[in-house]
Formats: sequence, structure tokens, C-alpha cells
Amino acid sequence: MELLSLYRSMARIRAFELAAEELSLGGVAVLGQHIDERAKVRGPLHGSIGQEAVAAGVCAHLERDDLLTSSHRGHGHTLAKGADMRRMMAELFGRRDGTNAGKGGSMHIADFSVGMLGANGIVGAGLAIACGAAQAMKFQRRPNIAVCFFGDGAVNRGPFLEALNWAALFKLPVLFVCEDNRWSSTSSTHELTAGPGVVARSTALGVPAERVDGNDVEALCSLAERLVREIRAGEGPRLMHALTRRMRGHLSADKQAYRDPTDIEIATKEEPMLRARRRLLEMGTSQAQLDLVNEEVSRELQEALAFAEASPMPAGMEAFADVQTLGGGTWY
Ligand SMILES: Cc1ncc(C[n+]2csc(CCOP(=O)(O)OP(=O)(O)O)c2C)c(N)n1
Repeated sequence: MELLSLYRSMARIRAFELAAEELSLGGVAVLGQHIDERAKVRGPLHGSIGQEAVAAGVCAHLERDDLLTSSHRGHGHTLAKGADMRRMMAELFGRRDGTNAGKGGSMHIADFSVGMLGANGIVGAGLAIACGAAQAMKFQRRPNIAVCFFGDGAVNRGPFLEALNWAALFKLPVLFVCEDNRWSSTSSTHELTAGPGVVARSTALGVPAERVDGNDVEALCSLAERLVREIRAGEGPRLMHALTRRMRGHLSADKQAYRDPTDIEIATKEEPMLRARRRLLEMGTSQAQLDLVNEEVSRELQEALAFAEASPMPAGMEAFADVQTLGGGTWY
């Protein structure tokens, strides 16, 4: 995969999330009592600014029919898997033309048309769902794989053990990707995690695992290429431990009072887009080529924003459609 194309994939995620963050007015609408009517994006908004290389590098090796599960921080994974930015933005705006008709919002985006089974507000839930998806594909003799992105905090939850055990036992075609931004909400994950870490835990459960610098998109992309190849060859599950850094708060409303400012400085200095840009220029890519990518991305974003703005709010009764069926019919 060409570095410029990985850069483009990261730039799309960055642009989408910067815009969403701004339109959440710093998360004012999350704080509940003081909802500012100007906030287009309501509800908790978990961005992946600084973590884009993980989504871009892994999804570069996926086909449309491969399946994906994500965490509460899922915009990047969804975009990199091929979802339409316009419909994603409409979803964040809570509009009818959103990927989930405005009912999912940022934390529950799903787009089955590109194999994205869903972001998920329950930490660790995607691990078990990815196993189910992989098991189904194996029964159906489909040649595809499932990928599960999860945070470092999920490693301390039960579904991690259940999913890896099951995947190893049945040699399921799953790639587990631990996107380790070193934080579990407002707590440093290493202070909550016993033992030698995720690679050792995974290996102990029979799932071969490797660690990679998750801010080096080239290294990550080439590891992903090998792991995906091994899984497609029927060798069973694999785990990637990608070490990255969160440039922002846990969610857009988070002022990060608990965090040492030097930690944020390091995250900013080591961020993956800056590194990719430097490397591209060293390799002979011109500034004009980079500018062109940025212009294309900015055009796509403007179209997404206009699309979301033009989409109507759902009618009240639509809130009940596609939510629950009883006896095979819509229940209202
Ligand atoms: C089962 C469950 N427990 C607790 C929470 C509250 N919670 C939301 S995000 C989060 C931290 C998750 O950390 P991590 O998995 O590392 O993901 P990150 O936010 O760093 O991407 C917690 C504890 C939750 N959503 N679900």
C-alpha cells in the first residue's frame, strides 16, 4: 500500500473528527442541562485524533465483504472500511439520511453495506460479536475475515478472555486489534493492568500476537498485511497490539485535568500524520501532491456537512422503526 494513500485515509478521518468536534461545541451538548441549540452534534463524541494510523493501516488490507466491529471510538474504523462520509456526518447530526437513520449517533454507527457491524458503547462487546461473525462466515465457507478494534481498557474485561479462547479453539478467521492509547477514560491503563500485558495474555490463550508502533503507519500497515494473509490462509486468529496516543480527551467535553500536560505534548509530537507527512517529503512526494490530497479531503468534508445539514430530522414515530420487532412485525 502506497504511503500517500494511507496518508489520505488518515486525513479523511482527521478532517471528519475535527469538524465533528467543533460542531459538538466542545461537547457542550453532552453536559446535558445546558444544551446549546447551535450544537449540530449531540451526545458523547469520542474522537480518535492521533490514532488514525491504526484504522488506516489495518483497513487497507480489508475487502468489502470482510466484517468489522469497533468500540465507542469508531469513526476512523468506519470511514477506513469504506463508509460514506456524508451519511456518517448525517448520523452524527441525528438526521434521517444517517447510516442508522439518526438513531445511532457517534457511538453506534453501523453500516452493513460495507461490512461494518457496529461501533459499541459497551467496552469489550465487539470482541464477542466479531467472534460470532467469524464463526458464521466459517460455517458458510465464506473466504472473508472479521476484524475487531478494541481499546486497551477492554483487555481487562471478561469478553477478552472469552473471545480469544473461542477464536483460538475454533481457529476462527479473526484479527483482534488492540488500539492502545494508554488511557481507559480518565485512568492510565497500566495502573489498572496486572501482568506482562496484552501480547502475553493473547499468546497464553493460543492467539499469536505482535506489538507494533501504532503511530508508524508504514510499520503497522506491513504487519497488518502479514497477519491478514495468515488469517486468510486458514491459520486461525491473530492479535495486533498497536501502541498509539490519544491527542484529545476521552470525549470532546473532557478538559483532561487529570492528565500531565507533557503527555499531551508527546502525543502531539509523535502523531502519525505528521510522521507520515515528513516521510513522504523525504521520499520525494512534493508539497503540491500533499496539498492536493488535503484539498480533496476538504471538498469531501464540505459535501458531507452540506448533506448532513440538508437531511431532515426524523419524524417522531420513526424513532420506533427498526428498533424492536415482536412477532416478525414492527411493533408500533
Ligand atoms: C462494560 C463497560 N464498562 C465501563 C464503561 C465506561 N467506559 C466507557 S469508555 C471506558 C474506557 C475504555 O477504555 P479503552 O477500552 O482503553 O478505550 P479508549 O476509550 O481508550 O479508546 C469506560 C470504562 C463502558 N462503556 N462499558
